Amino acid sequence: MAADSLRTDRIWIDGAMVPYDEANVHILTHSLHYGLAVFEGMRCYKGDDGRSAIFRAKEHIRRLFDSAHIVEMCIPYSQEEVVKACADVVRINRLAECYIRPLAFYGEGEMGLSARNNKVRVAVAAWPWGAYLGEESIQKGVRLKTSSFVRFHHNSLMPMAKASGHYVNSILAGYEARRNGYDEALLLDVNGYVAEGSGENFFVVRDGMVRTPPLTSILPGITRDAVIKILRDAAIPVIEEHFPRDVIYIADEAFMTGTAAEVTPVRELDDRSIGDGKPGPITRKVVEIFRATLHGREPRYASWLYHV
Ligand code: PPE
Repeated sequence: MAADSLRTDRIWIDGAMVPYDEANVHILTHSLHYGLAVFEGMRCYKGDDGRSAIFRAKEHIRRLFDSAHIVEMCIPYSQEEVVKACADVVRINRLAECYIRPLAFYGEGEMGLSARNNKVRVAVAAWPWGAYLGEESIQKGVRLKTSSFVRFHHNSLMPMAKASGHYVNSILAGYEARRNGYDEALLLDVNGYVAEGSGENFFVVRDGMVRTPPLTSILPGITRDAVIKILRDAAIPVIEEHFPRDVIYIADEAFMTGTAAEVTPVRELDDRSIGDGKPGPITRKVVEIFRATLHGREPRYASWLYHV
């Protein structure tokens, strides 16, 4: 999961393009202490026509502003300005393909939980990022382990917000799974139903029917939304409903979706192979259409590409 290299020429901070080595913050940055920050992750791909495009940039930045609204943070830019900053960062660093990380956080000034006067700062960085769950993951599929960590309840933290502090839950689950030799964790919700991976949404297939958990204790993934649309357009039925883990044990296929993970097949959960342990036909079809979309080969999804 190591980044190829985070170093680029410039990072956008508070409206200015700053050299990489000067993109620093003070140790009393409020968000660093309490985890109250919101962020996004997007990917930019080089199309077959040679032009680079960010996948669903406007939707990601809309979710950034939704996340901020949920946690009562006011971002001092318009959504259009932040989308433009993302495109500018890709262009100025001459990155044909990359991962883009917008972040909004509270700066220094006051400390304490009741501080409300710290400036909201916004940054956008980008870097090349290869396969999230390993080079072989897309061909062979990954091995998951049900986590001992439960996905937080929506009255504790609100999963609709992509907030930095929420990721302590994901990181602990991911550490546990990888330490025990698995590729990724599968988190259940407080009622014991399947929620999502540490950084991916989850889909399961049986008898040609696709199921994915509803938006109660998961991040409303933009890849998840795209995949639901792709499935429905391909006349493959998909329903959003709660299901327990044993539905996955007896499934024909399973896969995970995310900006970083893209569409990654799942070949095993809790040491039980899923189907014949290889990426199945529906999974392969989704991978293929999704990949074609990202590189501009699917005219019907052309509006999902934001050219930089
Ligand atoms: N659930 C979680 C908890 C999550 O973090 C992500 C994205 C998703 C689902 C999928 O959402 P979307 O990217 O909109 O399809 N995880 C990001 C974090 C990766 C990281 O390690 O950092 C990502 O994929 O960019």
